[in-house]
Amino acid sequence: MSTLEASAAPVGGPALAQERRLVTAIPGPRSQEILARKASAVARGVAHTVPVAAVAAGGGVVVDADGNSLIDLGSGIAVTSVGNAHPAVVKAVQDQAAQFTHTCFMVSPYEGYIAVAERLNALTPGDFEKRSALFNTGAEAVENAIKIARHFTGRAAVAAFDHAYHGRTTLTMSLTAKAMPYKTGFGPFAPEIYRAPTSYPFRDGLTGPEAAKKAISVLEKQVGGDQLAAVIIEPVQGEGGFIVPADGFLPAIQEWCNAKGIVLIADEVQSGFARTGTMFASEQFGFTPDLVTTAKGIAGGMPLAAVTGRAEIMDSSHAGGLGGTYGGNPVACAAALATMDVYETEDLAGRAAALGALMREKLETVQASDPRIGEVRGLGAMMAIELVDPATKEPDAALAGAVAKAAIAEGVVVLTCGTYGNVLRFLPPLSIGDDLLAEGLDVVASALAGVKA
Ligand code: PLZ
Repeated sequence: MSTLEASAAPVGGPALAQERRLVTAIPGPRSQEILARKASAVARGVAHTVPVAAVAAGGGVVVDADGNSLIDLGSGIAVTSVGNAHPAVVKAVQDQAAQFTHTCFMVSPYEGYIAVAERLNALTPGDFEKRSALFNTGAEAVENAIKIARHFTGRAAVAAFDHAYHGRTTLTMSLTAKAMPYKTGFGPFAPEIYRAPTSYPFRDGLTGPEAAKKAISVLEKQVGGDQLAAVIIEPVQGEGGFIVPADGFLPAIQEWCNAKGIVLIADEVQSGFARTGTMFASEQFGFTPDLVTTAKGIAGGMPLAAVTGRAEIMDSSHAGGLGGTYGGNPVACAAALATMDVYETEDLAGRAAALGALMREKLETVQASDPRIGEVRGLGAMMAIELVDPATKEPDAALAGAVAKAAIAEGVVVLTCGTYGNVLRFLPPLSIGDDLLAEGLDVVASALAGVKA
């Protein structure tokens, strides 16, 4: 029995009415029906945040099966930066699908993959010769970056940081810091992973160089720099709470890695592709990693991921050592080439900076009269508020959850994050209009005001 009729769905993309529109309670009857099927067909572990069934999305809205139009402040977790159905991406996907959907790059290579690699080599930080390899998901890119670093160095140990998120596969969940929901019950974990404190200015009160010294000291004592194959770090931490490191932290880590022959990997899966106001967040910290992992914003919503970095490191693996059936799928590559054009022609990095300024101003205004907002932080269109007990700075996850729930009920898609679950993050599509973004934040502000201290 199919209850979703394609003919009933509006066409997605920027042509959708750019408005918040509630025609039923959230979730409406059709969404409820579909989500009841989800409960009996889809594994319970695959949860969802917004209890509606999407039928179209674009610009800055998600439209559900009942005709509600929700303001999107989540971009499908930082993916649809160019929008959910950018016309150039849609056309590239259609054209490529009509040509061929797959040959397997390891069987019969095709130009699209190579063109994506060339673009990534040019776009990523670092003025040195680079190579890229393409994969399907962020986790797969991280896995491969670690494999490459181990092969290149001949060492086993890998360091990750507190509050890190790198994925859900066995190796990447081992790198991920947070137990619940990502790790609990899913062990044993991958060996030879060590964890260092990060720079978290709101909570550690340290300067960047002080925080780096602490992290390096932990790693030198617990494993030894000369034993480490790789250090992996998100330049702005995503799932861990949109934590922006203090100035000087990342360059000091880089200096130490370079001195010890450790491959430095920047995980820009969430912070990459114009999101933070530059093509990659690393650029804003004077930070030049050896390898960069990318995914999410790379291909306008199509599954694609990459490892890009120094040619001598990337080329160290023997032929046949890297790959996968679908990695660098031709349709995803066509989408990526169109998406990377859009970042440039529409100056979406500039747009991200402007949206970030708008968000910061509005959120700081709310903070001025509500001390439960412990901190407004972020970079470009990757902004967040950390909710706390004003007296003690204790994280207030219950408040964050209640505000997100209330905002969703009022037609705004808003996501939480943070090790303590007390951060509301705002990462709208860069195709959202100023007015819609402002309205979305107003809804969040009144949701916050409505939850009593
Ligand atoms: N590295 C920095 O943010 C994915 C996770 C959502 P995949 N973040 C969203 C969830 O709950 O599963 C992410 C990331 C960073 C790696 C990943 C992993 O990317 O494409 O989800 O595998």
